[in-house]
Amino acid sequence: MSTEHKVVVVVPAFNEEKSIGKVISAIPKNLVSSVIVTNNNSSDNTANIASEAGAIVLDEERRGYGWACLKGIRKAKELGATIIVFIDGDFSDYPEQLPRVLDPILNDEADMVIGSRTLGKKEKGSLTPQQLFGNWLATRLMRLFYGINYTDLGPFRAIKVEVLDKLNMQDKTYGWTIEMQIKAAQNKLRSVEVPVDYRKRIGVSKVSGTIKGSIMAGYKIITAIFKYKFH
Ligand SMILES: Nc1nc2c(ncn2[C@@H]2O[C@H](COP(=O)(O)OP(=O)(O)OP(=O)(O)O)[C@@H](O)[C@H]2O)c(=O)[nH]1
Ligand SMILES: [Mg+2]
Repeated sequence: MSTEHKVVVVVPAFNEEKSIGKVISAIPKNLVSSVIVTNNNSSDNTANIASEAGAIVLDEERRGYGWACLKGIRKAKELGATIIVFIDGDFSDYPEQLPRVLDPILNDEADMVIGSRTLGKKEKGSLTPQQLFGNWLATRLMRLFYGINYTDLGPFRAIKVEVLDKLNMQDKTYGWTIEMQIKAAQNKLRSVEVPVDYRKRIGVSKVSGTIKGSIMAGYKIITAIFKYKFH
């Protein structure tokens, strides 16, 4: 790890007792100084398993991906993080691919790195048709409205803390990932995409496998496109 950087991983987790331990153990520990799990009102054993696996566990009672990330960011900053990596708690991402999202920042080639599942290998069925369509539409609209070329809104990503502060992240739920990408472009951050692989989640689907989740996520993502344009 580059000596001048302190890397903290933030994992939002809602009822991920089957996968959270695997995620934490697969994170290359030599590259990170702490792993924070934001336990988002889980009714299962997520919090205990995460702390046994060595993570710092925070509780966020307000349900929502963005709430969980915001809480994790606050703690990461208290710990002196200079880079924050976000990864999901369902073991869909490959934590061992962390160097892919980290290296462009460590090499000072980027301020933000998005792990793109479109560019990586996707296990069949790991992204539902509505997720694939949603990503396609969102990336198209981002190109149309902002002239920016992303291929995914993937959760596995890294960003420098000093630039994250400038983005003033607001979204508390599913619009979180797209907000970061749009604001990164508006703030002229150096951003790159790297291929990351993706597999079927462990445990029960919360968003993409449910009709309500898919509609909510799609709605948030599409409205985000317009919201930040005319802000
Ligand atoms: N749905 C949901 N997920 C949350 C929340 N807070 C944290 N998470 C976590 O955010 C990550 C992404 O949620 P997922 O349920 O994997 O969403 P997804 O990948 O779009 O869809 P599925 O994997 O099919 O459920 C997981 O690690 C969740 O545990 C929340 O309030 N709601
Ligand atoms: Mg998932």
